[in-house]
Amino acid sequence: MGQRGTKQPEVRVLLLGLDNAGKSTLLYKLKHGSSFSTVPTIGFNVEMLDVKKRRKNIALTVWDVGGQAQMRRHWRGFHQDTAAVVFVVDSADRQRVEEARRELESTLKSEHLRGRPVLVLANKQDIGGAMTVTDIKDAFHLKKICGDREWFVQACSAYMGNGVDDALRRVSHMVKLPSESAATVKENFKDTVDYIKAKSLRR
Ligand code: G3D
Repeated sequence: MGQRGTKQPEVRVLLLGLDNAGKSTLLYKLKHGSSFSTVPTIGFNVEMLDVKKRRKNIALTVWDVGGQAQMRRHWRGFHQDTAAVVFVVDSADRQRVEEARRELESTLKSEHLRGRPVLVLANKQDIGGAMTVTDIKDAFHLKKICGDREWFVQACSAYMGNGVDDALRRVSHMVKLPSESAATVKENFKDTVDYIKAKSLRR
């Protein structure tokens, strides 16, 4: 049974990217269909989204754990039981593309994320001169760093909403449903919340 008392399976999606990439904006847009003024994510945001996969209802729990340098070292704690990684890139920020590439590369080295699909979102396409999907594929050496796992680059503007539904559809398509029991999912969810609370208190 899912966390909300439903029978639909739940899968965890990790929303990553540097600070200012647009993760909170995207999450809000996905959930509420509108943009809003964001404040930098200090702790974490989590949203549950109902989606369809092969005509089945599933719940995606999308975790935005913050892209600021002090939070990035905690990303490892979220890797377990992650079904897919969504990595948001500020396509208009060419100066930080190498930093973003390094973060993605080191994230994908995690043992717990082995074989997990990756959706790279080439965000902020509404800004003139933004890097294209091809630019991002090349700059991130995605073929190389993603190896055998499934990966895709989706152009979007979290702010305007373009490409956001496509991104959700794509990630629903990419995730594998968990084989573990619902009870375990529930425990993992609780463990993760406890973990974040403990880390936040220590900072
Ligand atoms: P983060 O959660 O990854 O740190 P935010 O990023 O969602 O907080 O977004 C950082 C800034 O980028 C915000 O601007 C937000 O409005 C803007 N932004 C997010 N997505 C887009 C987009 O697709 N296009 C444009 N033009 N801007 C976007 P502020 O000014 O509030 O800091």
